[in-house]
Amino acid sequence: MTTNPREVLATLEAEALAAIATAADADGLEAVRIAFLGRSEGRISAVLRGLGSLPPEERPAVGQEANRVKGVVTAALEERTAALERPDGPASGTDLTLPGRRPWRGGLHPVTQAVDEIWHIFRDLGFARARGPEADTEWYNFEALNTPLDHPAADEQDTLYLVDSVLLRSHTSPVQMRTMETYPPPIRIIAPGWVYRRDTYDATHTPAFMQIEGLVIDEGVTFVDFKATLGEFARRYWGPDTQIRFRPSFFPFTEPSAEVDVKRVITRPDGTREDTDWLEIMGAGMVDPNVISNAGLDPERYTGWAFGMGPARIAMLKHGVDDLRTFFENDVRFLEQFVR
Ligand code: 2U9
Repeated sequence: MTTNPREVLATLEAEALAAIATAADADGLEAVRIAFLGRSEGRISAVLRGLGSLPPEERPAVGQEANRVKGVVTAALEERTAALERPDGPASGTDLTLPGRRPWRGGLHPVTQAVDEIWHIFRDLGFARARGPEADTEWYNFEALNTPLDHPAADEQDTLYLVDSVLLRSHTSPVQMRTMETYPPPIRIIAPGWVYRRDTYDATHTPAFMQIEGLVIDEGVTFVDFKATLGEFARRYWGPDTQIRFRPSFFPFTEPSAEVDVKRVITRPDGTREDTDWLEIMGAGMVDPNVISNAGLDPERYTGWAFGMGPARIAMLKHGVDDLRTFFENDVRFLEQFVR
């Protein structure tokens, strides 16, 4: 280690400035001040005190240098003290008036939002939620539902078979079938879930999609209960002025069957109101007596009604989306529009 006082001073200056720059708070700065400039222990003070032991011709120059270093270190301590006290911290130059950056927020998928809203309406009307397996048998998916295996829907062209007579359910109806077998009436259930069909992926079809079906079975359940409950659902989902219409249709598991349409009233930004066209929202019907007896219940005693709908289609209608595929391609720029 050098004893040349000028070299000692250069080292002390560098060490002191480094310690000041890294001091985290006022206590740290005070410790640096005492270590270098403290009257009794300070290392720079010691050089000044030792001037008298130097040869007389060196004293003025070393004294001058020691005072310069003391001045630099003192100024650095003051500057750093002031910086730590500023409200924006040592990183001065931050514009405190800038708006903050919002943290990125995720949300439920628009189809999940539709499933939840629909199911919650039925929950409020007294329905329970039911689940069942996504891989099921031909019996539960077709035959029990009055759909013979030579029906086009049961064709391998339309259904994804796993092994002999076991398939990926093509609707959630097997869930209702299993519920009817397991629990005694009255039954009021909603069965949301994934279903699978051998469809080509296009603007209105995906080979895996969400369905929500509902089933009511009890003594004395009539077409009036059926139409009134679906009307109540439509008004709660689309607004109190919504009208519904039943068009005759056919499904193997319901008789009579209907396609259900709604006509909504929309309010334009200028406050004027307009009826929409009729929009098809679901299929439905009175449960076929064969289906009731396939579940082990007496169709003379019990009647009921059922419906099925596609929440992705409902979400498309609600948000004005014209291509189903945009829901499933995980483009955050599209999906984040539905965060709420
Ligand atoms: C049981 C008895 C009856 C369920 C029903 C429909 C009509 C229907 C389609 C809507 C759009 C399927 O997702 S979609 O392609 N569904 O039209 N579903 S009646 O009827 C049942 C179900 C189970 C035991």
